[in-house]
Amino acid sequence: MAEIKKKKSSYSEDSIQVLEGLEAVRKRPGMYIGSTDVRGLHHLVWEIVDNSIDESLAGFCDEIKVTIEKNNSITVEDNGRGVPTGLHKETGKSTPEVIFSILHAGGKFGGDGYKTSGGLHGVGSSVVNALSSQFDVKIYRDGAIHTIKFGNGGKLIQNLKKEGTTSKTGTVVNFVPDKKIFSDTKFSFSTISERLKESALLNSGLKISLTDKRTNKQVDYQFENGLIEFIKELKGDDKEVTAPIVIKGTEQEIDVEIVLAYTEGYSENILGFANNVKTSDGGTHITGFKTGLVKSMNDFAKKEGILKEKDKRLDSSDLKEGLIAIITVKIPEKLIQYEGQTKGKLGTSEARYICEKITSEKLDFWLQENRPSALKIVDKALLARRAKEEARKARQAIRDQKNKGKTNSRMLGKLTPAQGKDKLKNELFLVEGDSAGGSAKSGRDRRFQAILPLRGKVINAEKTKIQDLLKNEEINAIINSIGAGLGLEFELEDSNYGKIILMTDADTDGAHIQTLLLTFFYRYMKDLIINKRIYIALPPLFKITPQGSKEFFYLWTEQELSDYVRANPNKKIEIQRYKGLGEMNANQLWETTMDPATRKLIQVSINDALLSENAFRTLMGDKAEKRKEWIEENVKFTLEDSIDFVNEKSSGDQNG
Ligand code: 28F
Repeated sequence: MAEIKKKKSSYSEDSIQVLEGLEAVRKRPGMYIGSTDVRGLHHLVWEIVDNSIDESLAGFCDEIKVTIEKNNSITVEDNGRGVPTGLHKETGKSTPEVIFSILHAGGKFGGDGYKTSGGLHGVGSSVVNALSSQFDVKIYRDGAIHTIKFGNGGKLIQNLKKEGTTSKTGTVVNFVPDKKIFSDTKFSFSTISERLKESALLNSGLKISLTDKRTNKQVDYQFENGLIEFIKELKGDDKEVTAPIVIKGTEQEIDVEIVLAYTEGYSENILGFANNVKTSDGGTHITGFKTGLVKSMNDFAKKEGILKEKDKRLDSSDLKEGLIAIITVKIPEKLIQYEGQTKGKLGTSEARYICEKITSEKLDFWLQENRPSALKIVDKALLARRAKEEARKARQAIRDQKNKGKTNSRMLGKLTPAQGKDKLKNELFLVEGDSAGGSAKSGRDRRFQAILPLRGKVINAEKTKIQDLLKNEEINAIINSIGAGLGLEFELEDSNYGKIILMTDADTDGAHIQTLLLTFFYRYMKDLIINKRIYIALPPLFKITPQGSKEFFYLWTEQELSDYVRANPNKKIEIQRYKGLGEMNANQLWETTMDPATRKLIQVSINDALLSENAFRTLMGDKAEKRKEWIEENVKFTLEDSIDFVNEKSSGDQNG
């Protein structure tokens, strides 16, 4: 009795373990595949494919076929050795039954092979079986075709049996995801295709195909130099600074393969993999690589005399601009460590100094052999460092500027402020020259009009660094009068004025000052332009006095003058052409150019073209001719009738 009893308990004990194991997976699938949404659904595919990849890593498989079946099940087939079909000693079950239906069935190749830990815990395909309503395996091995079938969450439906003969070897798995677990069981061709492409890129020579029986779409991946192809994909159409640099080595059974390149681009793109699984949160292999890179580049720069002893060393942030790299390591089962819950970050400490050592040794050699490219990398790093420094100073300068403006009025220069506090109603006149400034001050309506006279030429913001720009007194006064900051820190609602009106002489100097001011506003207060807050005052060109009369009137354009003369052929008139604002007294300036009731303002609505950077560079570049025709073509001045306010100006204010 005891004997039978003993036998029974060991069998049931064992089967309890099996049932309990798979039951645990069905109870908390998220523990094993992360989630049961579409991401978790596709994890099922990666688990099975990774088993075939392992067979390829072991060197016995060079082709994997994946099929999305019409019934939305997945078939994966490899031409590896085929799962062993003998009895599994400890359990007395067939090896396939153990492999596919017992959790944590140990490393597939014991402890010493390379195993992708595709899933979150590398529990392999038994998890997929547990989460499938159907799970069928076909094994080609030892000249025979063997099959074993599971169903309804991993229950054995048909034990391993021989079904025929074959000359090939390999393993085929077909599984139907369990609708009781996955709400959405629709597989995505592109998701699977991208991942298979990545696997093919990481395993040079391995051919991987994907067929979608629902749409008959088909794709094949096979790359002779997978990592170099991978780098080309990452490079996109960025121009290359160096050709791909290949670094390979093995130490303590850890295989390291790195390909890196520099492009003209500014971003960094480093991808890490451990046993073919992407380590999206980095880890010791990436750290080691970066340390090795920095060491080699500094040694080279010093040897070349580019970096003197006193110079600051290049650091990894100087060397990241334009860097693309793929670091893939193959680590034996017994050494693989991850940080945190997911497999996103490699923790194996040996990988850090092994990657550092292999990177710096191989890179030292490459730099010697490719001196011209090596010098380009160092130059790029030094440039990156200077640019970062400049940007930091510029941001700091802008912050200081904004705070300074808020504190002392000295920075306001020669501003004569408006009395009213209605920011949207208030107007700021930027007036060319002190004399016109004087007339504008006494002619204005002080309730809502502020005057800032600009002495000489405004500095060209297109060609001046922000630090120098801020040294310019005029620019300073403009910034602090508007009081809304600068550049990225500019806040439109902080502006002290609803209108900024440029009032210059109607000659080329005046036009040039206008474009320089426009440049400045476009570069550093673009929102003013976009929100159409910038205007150009239109002083009259002519003062007409009919002979013998005290009366006179103004005309604004040549066209108006010729129209008038044609309309009054016999009238004798005296024509005075205004050369500058200074020729008008305060009252005339008010009446003709500042009084909202009678003035003509041009609202600068620069069309979109100007808002594009390079077009603006044309406008502000050195080629005057190009600039002139560009202004004619692109800067549309729309004449705005003076519709804003009816202004019942009281005479007192006028001559204030
Ligand atoms: C479509 C999914 O699962 N392929 C696999 C093999 C090959 C061997 C193996 C698998 C358990 C502990 C060994 C064959 N011959 N594709 C797959 N191909 N598992 S899974 O062994 C598992 C055993 O050690 C295999 C010699 N050694 C290993």
